[in-house]
Amino acid sequence: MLGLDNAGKTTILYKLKLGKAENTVPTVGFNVETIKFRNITMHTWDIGGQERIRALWRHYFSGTDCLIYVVDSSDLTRLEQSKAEMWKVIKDKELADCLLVVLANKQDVDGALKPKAIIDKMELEKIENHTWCVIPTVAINGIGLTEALSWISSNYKESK
Ligand SMILES: Nc1nc2c(ncn2[C@@H]2O[C@H](COP(=O)(O)OP(=O)(O)OP(=O)(O)O)[C@@H](O)[C@H]2O)c(=O)[nH]1
Ligand SMILES: [Mg+2]
Repeated sequence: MLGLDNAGKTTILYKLKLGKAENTVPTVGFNVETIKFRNITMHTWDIGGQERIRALWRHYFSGTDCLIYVVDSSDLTRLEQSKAEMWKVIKDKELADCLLVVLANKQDVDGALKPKAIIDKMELEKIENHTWCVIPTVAINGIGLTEALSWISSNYKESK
């Protein structure tokens, strides 16, 4: 699970794991939890998104089946930056065949971009090598998170 700092990754991880929104602090390093859903067990790595930590993201790519990329849909000023970081990541060879779930998080905030606008602004239609989807979420109350897990469990194919 990647995305800029403050996107909501850690909130999502603990909402999925514990069923409630914990107070979070910016992640320096990573959190890892095992989440079971239907037929699959997901070892979920939530990696800090602050600029100085982003250089470390690539060290976690190996063996990834699914990238969950979290976007703060209400942070219009950094959407371009979020887009650039996502494109850098999905072009990496080690993530060549992984699934991609873009979570358009913070839908509860006034003025948050809807999934269609995220698709357009991040140019997701140009993605060629990944099966992808965008799901609107509100991490603090869990809206959309089950849908995300459901999409992953339906689209995951055991391989490699
Ligand atoms: N309104 C609203 N706030 C949210 C939502 N999701 C997360 N937040 C808040 O956004 C802030 C940052 O959330 P984190 O989960 O710590 O963000 P992060 O992506 O883990 O950030 P880094 O660890 O720095 O990479 C917290 O204050 C959360 O409560 C949401 O869907 N809606
Ligand atoms: Mg975090």
